[in-house]
Amino acid sequence: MSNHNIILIKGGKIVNEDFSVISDVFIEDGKIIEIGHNLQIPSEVRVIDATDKLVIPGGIDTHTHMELEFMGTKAVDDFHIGTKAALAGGTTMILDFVIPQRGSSLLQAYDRWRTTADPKVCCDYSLHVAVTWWSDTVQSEMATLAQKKGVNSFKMFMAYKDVFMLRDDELYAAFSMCKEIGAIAQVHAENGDLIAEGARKMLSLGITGPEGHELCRPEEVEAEATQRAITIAHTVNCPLYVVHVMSKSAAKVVSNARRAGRVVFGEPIAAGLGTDGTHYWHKDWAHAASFVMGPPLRPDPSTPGYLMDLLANDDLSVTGTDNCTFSRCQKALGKDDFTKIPNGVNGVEDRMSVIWEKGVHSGKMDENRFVAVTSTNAAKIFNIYPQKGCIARGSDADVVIWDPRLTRKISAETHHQAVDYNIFEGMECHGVPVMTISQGKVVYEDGHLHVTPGTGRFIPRQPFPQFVYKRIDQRDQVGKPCAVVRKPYEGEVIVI
Ligand code: URQ
Ligand code: ZN
Ligand code: ZN
Repeated sequence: MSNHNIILIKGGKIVNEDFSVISDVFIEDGKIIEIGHNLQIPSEVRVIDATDKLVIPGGIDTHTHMELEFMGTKAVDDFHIGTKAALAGGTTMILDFVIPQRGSSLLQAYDRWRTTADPKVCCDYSLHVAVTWWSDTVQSEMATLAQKKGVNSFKMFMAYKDVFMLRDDELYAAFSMCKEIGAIAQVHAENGDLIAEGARKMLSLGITGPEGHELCRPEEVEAEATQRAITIAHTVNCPLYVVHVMSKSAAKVVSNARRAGRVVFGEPIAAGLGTDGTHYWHKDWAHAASFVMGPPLRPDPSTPGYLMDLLANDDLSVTGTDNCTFSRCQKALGKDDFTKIPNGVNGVEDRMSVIWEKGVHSGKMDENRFVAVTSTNAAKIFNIYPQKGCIARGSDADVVIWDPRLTRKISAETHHQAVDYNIFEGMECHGVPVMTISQGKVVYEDGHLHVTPGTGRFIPRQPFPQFVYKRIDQRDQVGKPCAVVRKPYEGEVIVI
């Protein structure tokens, strides 16, 4: 009788970010115990034949909003269904966001999110915390979250005026605090003032449909805020992480900053890598509205390929999905006014296949870079490597058996998500997870899920990730400005 806590994956090609090797993997009690050939294994082991398949680290989705209450309604994919769908797609960890209402306690919001998520998650997860307002209390709560609650990433919104948006002086203060406590500052980089003016202008022109959502906040509104955030972060020598990079313009800003030596990471998402904003001009309102998210997908059809090129060459670093799903009837809250369409799209189940199809199958990146951008870089940036993000002795047994030759057709008819549409509808993807192992247990195989809500763990993340802070710390030592020593001026001074 095989003991399902003891697994031997035989004959597969292990693919880490830095090397690939055909070798066996021995898993026991949720950990990777040994890698090699002719391993000494207990007799009751379950043997999984991975011949001709890849054995990759479970995907880490850096950006989700399960069951987020937003724009008058609540995202339909919750922490149970959303993490189930993640596992079916080869993602074994999500990083979601605590988003406190303006003026409320970050700590209390964090506790609410934990209370909601812990009993429901089917895979490991962690939480970024949004800073949606600024005060001495916010500042001290950030320190508590970093030192006692395992939060090392804080998201500041430059959009959503009067709701979540911070001014530049508040960004400066928040970034300074992130630096002090060893956290990474994340930004939603769009100019919220220009969006508000742009929306008013589109509505006054009688443009109420989803096309107005993109027209009111074109690429340069995203690129300007991206540059501004990079400038503010550099001023305080704080590491910066730009979430959902959606346009060529913003991607160029991130790329230029990285080439200038800035410590900044860009996160394109599955939606921006797999589809585009031409859908906002679709004649069917519901179809067009289903793509509404912020920043918008871009109507320039060369955007997905451009973002994938930069992701392949490390100008962009890591991928998430911004999975924040609202079904058609919820999107219809904005049927007469695009500013009322709940913002958000799907992605958590399809990210890995979309990136394999558009990135690896296309020849833009190899299998090792695929692992880096879907798992390892996230683990390094958020300081949970090598526990997560690699197939190595002692790492968590979050492992996916991946078939690069198999294809699957993405559809809302067959996806495991709760939302009733899929922005990748009909897309044929090479690269399919044939088995997902989470915490050393087979949770997905032969198209069937074997999950238990609440088995996922909250993964705390310590501050000062070395992958991010080594250069920051060194610049603090050598980069200090100092005054010029000079004799005092003794000449005439005008009297006024
Ligand atoms: O802005 C975000 O990241 C949240 C509110 C999800 N919605 C979205 O359109 N991106
Ligand atoms: Zn955002
Ligand atoms: Zn988001």
